[in-house]
Amino acid sequence: MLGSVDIKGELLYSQSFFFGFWTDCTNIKTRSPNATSGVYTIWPTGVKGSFEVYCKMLKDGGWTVIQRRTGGQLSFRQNWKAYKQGFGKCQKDHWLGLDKVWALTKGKNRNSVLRVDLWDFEGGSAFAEYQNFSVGNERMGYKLQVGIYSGNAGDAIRGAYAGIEQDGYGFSTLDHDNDGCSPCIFGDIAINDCSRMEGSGGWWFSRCGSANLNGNWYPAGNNRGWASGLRWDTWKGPEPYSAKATCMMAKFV
Ligand SMILES: [Ca+2]
Repeated sequence: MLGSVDIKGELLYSQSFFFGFWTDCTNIKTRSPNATSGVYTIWPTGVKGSFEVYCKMLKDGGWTVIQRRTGGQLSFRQNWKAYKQGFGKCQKDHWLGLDKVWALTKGKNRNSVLRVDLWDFEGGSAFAEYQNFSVGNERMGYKLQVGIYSGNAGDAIRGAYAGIEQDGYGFSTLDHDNDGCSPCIFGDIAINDCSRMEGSGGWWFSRCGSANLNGNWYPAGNNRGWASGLRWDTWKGPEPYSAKATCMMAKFV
C-alpha cells in the first residue's frame, strides 16, 4: 500500500515537472479560454500536493470556488480540523478548506479577488466583491483580510454597525474561539461563543459580526428570524434572513 502511494506521488511529481500543474482556476481559464466550469485538479505554488477544486469559468475569468451552499444535506457544524482540511464534494455543497485558501491567496505579487454570491427565496440575488483577499496560515488563526468592497449586497464583512468588523479577524469554530466575545452583550443576552449561537459553523466571527455563510441552512418559509442562518445582514434585515444559496469564490489577477 505504501508502495503505491509512493509511486502515485512520484507520478504526480514527474507530471508537474514535465508538464506543469495549473495553479488555480484563473490560470486554467487564461491558458485555455474555452475551458468550461467543472472540477479541476490544481497545485498552487509552494504547497505539498495537488487537490480538486470547482472552477466557475465566467467571462471575467476563472473563479476558484471556496464555499457553496444550496441546501441542508451537508452539515456545516464541523470542528476546526474539518474547516482546516475542507469537507463536502467539489461538485456539490462544500467548504474547500482553510489551508487551501491560504495556499491560494498567499502570493504577495498578485491580487486575489473574493466574490460572494447570495440568492434569496424570492428569486433575487446579490453579490459582494473584495479586492486583496487573503487568509493567513493556521498559526495566524487563518486571519481574514479584505480590501476595497464593491457590489450590491453591502459590506457585511466590515459590518452593519461599528465594532463588529471581521476584516483582520481569526477564524472560530466550536472547538476554537477567536471571536472576541468573553462575553459579548446583545441587549439582555450574553454570548461567549458566536460559533455555538450561529449554528456551530466556523467563520471569522468578530463579536459575532454581520456575516456568516456557514451557519444552518433553513428551507423556504422557515428562513427568517434565525441568528444561526446563512446571514449577510447588510443585504436583508433588520430581521435575520437566511439565504437560499451562497457561493464564495476567488480569482487571481
Ligand atoms: Ca469567545
